[in-house]
Amino acid sequence: MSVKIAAGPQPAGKGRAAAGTQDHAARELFSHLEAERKETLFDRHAAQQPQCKFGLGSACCSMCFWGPCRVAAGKKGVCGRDAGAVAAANALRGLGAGLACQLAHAREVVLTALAAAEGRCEIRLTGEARILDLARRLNLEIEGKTTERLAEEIALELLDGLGKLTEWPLPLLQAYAPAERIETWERLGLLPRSASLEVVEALHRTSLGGCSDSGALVDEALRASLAYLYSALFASSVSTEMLYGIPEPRATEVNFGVLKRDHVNVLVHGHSPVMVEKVLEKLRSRKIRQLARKAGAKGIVVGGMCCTGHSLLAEYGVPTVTNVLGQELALGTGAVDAVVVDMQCVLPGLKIVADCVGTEIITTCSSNRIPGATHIPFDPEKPGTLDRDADLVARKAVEGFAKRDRSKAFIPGAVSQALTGWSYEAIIAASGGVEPLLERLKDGSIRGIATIVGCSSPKAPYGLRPVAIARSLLERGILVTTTGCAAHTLLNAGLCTREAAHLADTHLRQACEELAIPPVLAVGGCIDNVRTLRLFTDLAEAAGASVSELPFALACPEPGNEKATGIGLAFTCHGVPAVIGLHVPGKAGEPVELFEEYGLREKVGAALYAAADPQATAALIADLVESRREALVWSPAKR
Ligand code: XCC
Repeated sequence: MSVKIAAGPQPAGKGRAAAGTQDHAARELFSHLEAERKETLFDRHAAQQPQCKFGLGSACCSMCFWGPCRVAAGKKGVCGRDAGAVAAANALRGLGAGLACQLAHAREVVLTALAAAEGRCEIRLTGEARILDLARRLNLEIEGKTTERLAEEIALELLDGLGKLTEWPLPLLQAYAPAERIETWERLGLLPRSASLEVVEALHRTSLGGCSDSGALVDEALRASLAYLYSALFASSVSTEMLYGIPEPRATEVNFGVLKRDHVNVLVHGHSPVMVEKVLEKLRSRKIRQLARKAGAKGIVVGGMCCTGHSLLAEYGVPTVTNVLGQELALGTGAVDAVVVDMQCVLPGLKIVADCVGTEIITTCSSNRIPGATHIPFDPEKPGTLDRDADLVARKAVEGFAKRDRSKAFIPGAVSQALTGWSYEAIIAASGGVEPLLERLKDGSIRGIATIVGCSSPKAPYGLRPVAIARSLLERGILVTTTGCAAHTLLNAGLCTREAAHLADTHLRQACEELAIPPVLAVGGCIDNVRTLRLFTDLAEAAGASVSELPFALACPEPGNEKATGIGLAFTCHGVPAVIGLHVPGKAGEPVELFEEYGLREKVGAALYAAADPQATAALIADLVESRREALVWSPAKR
C-alpha cells in the first residue's frame, strides 16, 4: 500500500516561515510579532522538530491501548496488523474525523433551514431559486406549496441524508451525481449510506481486532468520501443557499489592510454561517453603529477568516483577511476588538495572542469551547434566541473598542482587490451557458480546469504553494477555481481579479477577458467544492463523456485539517485526478501515486497523487490535462 507520507521541508519558527513567503503583509506581521516576542503556531511547529518519522510516515498505530505501535514496512503491530493495514486505517480514521466535522456543520445549517422554514427563528429564507431547484431535483410535489413548505420538506430529506443507518438511495447523490458514476460506484460496492453511518463504519473498522484487509479499509475510505460529498458537503452548501441565496459576483477588497485603526474591527472565523450572518446584520444596524460611534470609533469593519469568512465574502462581499495559518497574525495586529468564532479550525493559540493584545474572543458553537473566552452559543435545536444572542455578540464586540490600546496597532497596508461570489450559477451565467464553456474547452482557449482547495500548513512557507501552483497553471492555459484556505492565499495575492488574466497564456487571457471573469475563481468555502464538482459533472454531461475523460484536476497543496482527506478522494472517485501536498520520503516532493496496489486508477478512472513540490504539482496537472485532451482529440495543435 503506497500511502507512506511525511512532512515536506521543515520551516522553523516565524523567521523561516516569513523568509519563504511572498506575502508582504504576512512577512511584516511575522517580523512585528517576532519583535514583540509573541508566540505563534510557527514557533510551536519549530519546537516540535524533528517530528516522529513513524507518525509522519503513517506507520504509527494508536488505535488501541496496547500501542502505540511503530509499524514500518515488513513489521507488524502487537495485534498483528501489518504496515499496509495501518496506513490504510490511519487514512480511514482521518477521513472519518473529517467527515464528522462536515456532518456537524451540515446538521447545523440544515436544522437552521428547517427552523427558518417553520418560522421558529428570525431568518427569512431568501434562496427561493435554490429551494425550487432542489424541490425539482428531489422530485417533490411543487404545485400549491409555499417556498417555506418546500424548504421544510427539503430540509427533512437532507436531515435523513445525514443520519440514516440503513442502505437507501441517498437523496443528494441521486440528485447530483452523474448516472455513469452511480453505476461505477454501485459495481464497486462503494455507494455510501449516510455521513453518520460512514463515520461509525470508519471507527468500527479501524478499532482493535476490526478490519485488517487494507483493500477493504480503502474501500470504506472511498465510500466515506462519497458520503462526505453527497451527504454532508452538498447538504451544507445547498442549505446555506436556501437560507441566504445563491451568491453572485461582487467586487470587494481583502487582506490584512482592510482592518482600520480608528474603527471597531470584528473578525468572524470558523465554518458555520448561521450566527455570523445574524451578527453581521446587527453590526450593520443603526443601533450598533451608533454604539460604535459613541465609543469613539469611526465605523465598524467586519473581516472574515477561514470558511466562515468565505461564506460572508460570497454572499455579501464582506472582506476577508486571512486563513487558518494567519489567524494569530491577524490578532497580532493589535487592531482587532473581537473575534467571533464558531466551529473547526479555530486554534487554541488564538487565545494566547488575544490575551496579549486585549482582543475579546466570543465562541458561538457548543462543540468548540476555548477556556477564558466569552461563550454565547447558537443551538440549532433552540434557534428562537438567535436574534437576541447575535445582538449580544455584536454589542460585546463593539464594547471591546473602548478597551483597546489603539496606539499599539500595527496594520500592514496590503489591500488586494477581488471579484468573488462565483457560485456554479454565476460561472455558468458568465460563460453564457454550459455549452459555450464546453466549446472554449474543446477549442483549447481554456486547456483545462483545475481546482486548488484545502488548508494551509506550517510545513510549507506561508502562502507559497497555492500561489505557485495557480500561476504555473495559468501560464499553461488552465482556468482555476478555488476554495478554503488556499483561496484566501490566492485572494490576498491578487489572483482573483480580472486584471490577473495577464498572468495567463494568450488564449486563456483572451477567454477571461471575453467572459469578464478572473482567471482564478473564488467559489466559496470548503463546503462549496460542490460548486466546482457541479461544473465538472455538467461539462462532462454536455460533452457526452465521463468526468474521468475530461481535462480537470484538483490540487490540495497544504493539507491540515483531517477534512482535507475527504475532498481529494471524493473528486478522485468522480474521475478527477487529485494531487495532495504530502511529501514522500526520498522523492524530493515529486509526485507519487497513492493506493496504486489497490488499483484505484483502474477502478475510478483517475489517480490520487502525493506531491509536495508546487512546480511538480502544476506540471503533473498540466500533463494530465493535455493527455486527456489528446485522448478526446480536442485542439491539440493550438499551442
Ligand atoms: Fe480549515 Fe475551512 Fe482547512 Fe482552512 S481549508 S484549514 S478545513 S478553514 Ni476548508
